[in-house]
Amino acid sequence: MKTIMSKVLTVLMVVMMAGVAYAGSNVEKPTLETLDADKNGFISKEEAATSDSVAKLFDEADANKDKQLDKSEFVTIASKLGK
Ligand SMILES: [Ca+2]
Ligand SMILES: [Ca+2]
Repeated sequence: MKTIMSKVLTVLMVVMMAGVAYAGSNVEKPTLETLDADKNGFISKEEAATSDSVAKLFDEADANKDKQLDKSEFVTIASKLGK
């Protein structure tokens, strides 16, 4: 009985966590602040990789080709995602 309960709880936990992860990626609205993991004010390619939509637009948005997105370059992405 006890083992069944703990198994059910484990399954519930996994389902809930998966649901949260799914919801998180679904209502994805990345901002420079949330993506900028090291808080240097720029989005590196590695930081952009945490968001599929940003990663896809990275090269296009990186106007000066320094492999970083500054605030004005990120606006390009934000406006495309905002549609
Ligand atoms: Ca950064
Ligand atoms: Ca750049």
